[in-house]
Amino acid sequence: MSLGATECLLQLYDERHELEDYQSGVPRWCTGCGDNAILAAVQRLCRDEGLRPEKTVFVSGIGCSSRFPHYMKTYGLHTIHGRALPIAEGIRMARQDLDVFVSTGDGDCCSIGAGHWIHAIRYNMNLTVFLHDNQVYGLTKKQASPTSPKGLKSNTTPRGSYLDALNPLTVTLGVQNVSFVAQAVDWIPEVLYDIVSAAYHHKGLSFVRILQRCPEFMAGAFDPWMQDPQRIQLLNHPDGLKISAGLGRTYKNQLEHDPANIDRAREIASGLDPIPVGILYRNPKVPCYEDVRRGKQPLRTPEYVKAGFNAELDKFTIWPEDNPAQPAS
Ligand SMILES: Cc1ncc(C[n+]2csc(CCOP(=O)(O)OP(=O)(O)O)c2C)c(N)n1
Ligand code: SF4
Repeated sequence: MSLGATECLLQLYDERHELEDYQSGVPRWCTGCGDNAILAAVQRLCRDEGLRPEKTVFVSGIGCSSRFPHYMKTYGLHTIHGRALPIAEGIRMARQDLDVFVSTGDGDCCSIGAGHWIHAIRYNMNLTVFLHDNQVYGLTKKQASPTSPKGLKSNTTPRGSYLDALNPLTVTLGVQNVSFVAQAVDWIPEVLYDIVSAAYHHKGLSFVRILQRCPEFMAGAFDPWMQDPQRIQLLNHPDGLKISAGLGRTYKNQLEHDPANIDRAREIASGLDPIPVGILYRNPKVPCYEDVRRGKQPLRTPEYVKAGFNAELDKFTIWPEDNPAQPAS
């Protein structure tokens, strides 16, 4: 049945979403926390892409940043510390019609969840992953994380941490099947938005490390880079970020980098100062695990899994017929 003009307009109106359609509750993050900027960029992306809230899922682990799904009026799972990625992969495997996003902290992803992180990159499922990297455990009030700068005094490193920080970009770029890696900073919203958008449009696992301010426990950690725009190196390329003239006036330190070049991406990713910001690597040809598996072996249905659970639990049930009532003495 073809629709009339009025029905068409009504349908369009119905399908159009405003920012409020993705906003849920009042974030409980501290004032000045970079998570607020990441949330704003992602809500804008959902609005601009017209994502249907009922077809969108945000998955997180545990941490301040992992409160993300609470503030999105979409489906969401605030899961277990370090386990956001395997849960998101399960969702993706079962429901390929959904857009699945992951928010994870540097402790959540690079410490307790490190094993899952490496394997998620290798499986390359179609997920958009944001690593909110504030270089500290925020929720538990300041313990050193793997990305903490050497020498950081924290509750677990009172004499200063002894090791150089782990670099999540070079680690990710070293894993087989890596297909998209980018770096953003929460204090340049225009670039943050462009990177989040490029990550969403990539088919495969897009890994975006976002340097995120934590004024509560890492006050001033990024101040030298915020105060001197020369210490931010914007990566530009026709296949990467296109830097607007306005932005270019402030951020003059730019480097042309072709995101297809993984060796160069690894070199750039190792640089700590200036901080490289942009799309480091993109390869849309890496197969996604869900496509590799498609048609090879039927997926287990929810009914099948439920029956398996019940059978397992029933093993320990004592049924009345196993234990007939004893005659009263
Ligand atoms: C199994 C387990 N171990 C430890 C904790 C305690 N814990 C909660 S959040 C967290 C670290 C959070 O740091 P990060 O992932 O960097 O996120 P942020 O709070 O900085 O956003 C820890 C250790 C936990 N909830 N579960
Ligand atoms: S403690 Fe840090 S990471 Fe957590 S909400 Fe406050 S500023 Fe953000």
